[in-house]
Amino acid sequence: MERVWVGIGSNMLNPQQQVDRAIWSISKLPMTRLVNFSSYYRSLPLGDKNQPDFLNAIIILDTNLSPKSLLSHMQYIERKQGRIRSLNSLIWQPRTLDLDILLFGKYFIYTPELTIPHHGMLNREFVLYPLMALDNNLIFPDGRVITDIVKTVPKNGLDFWKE
Ligand code: PH2
Ligand code: MG
Ligand code: MG
Repeated sequence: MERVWVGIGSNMLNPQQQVDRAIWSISKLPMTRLVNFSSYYRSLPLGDKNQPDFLNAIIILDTNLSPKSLLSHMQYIERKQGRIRSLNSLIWQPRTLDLDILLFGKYFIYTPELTIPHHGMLNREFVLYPLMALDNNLIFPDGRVITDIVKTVPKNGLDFWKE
């Protein structure tokens, strides 16, 4: 059994409903227990500024699925909720649902399909602040602590999601 941290993002087609639905689907995954989830946050888009704000949240799972199997379940849920991955996905586009495996126990994974810890999570306010709100004592696989990392990343307007 491993403890897994998943980041959720949406900035299209009623983000709050998208994220509610995603958490519901994730809570039904086999060999997996939903442990906790964060508040919903509003963040400014990273990448192309000319797109709606994002709703971001974090959830904690305990799972006996392998990282690969969890990834394919996540991608299935993304597709079910209308996520289209364009062939030329170099440019970040608005998305109905993005599910990113951030941490998987103490694993380090570097494969073409999956990078864990998630690249970029250490400099994204919409990942770090919700992580810290869920677990102030979180320690990364490399031994660094969440409270130290957060100090290096400004909030950049991050706020709670209000309809
Ligand atoms: N995800 C991206 C690109 N930009 N910006 C915000 N604010 N939140 C996201 O989740 C996000 C983003 C790629 O996955
Ligand atoms: Mg993703
Ligand atoms: Mg992402």
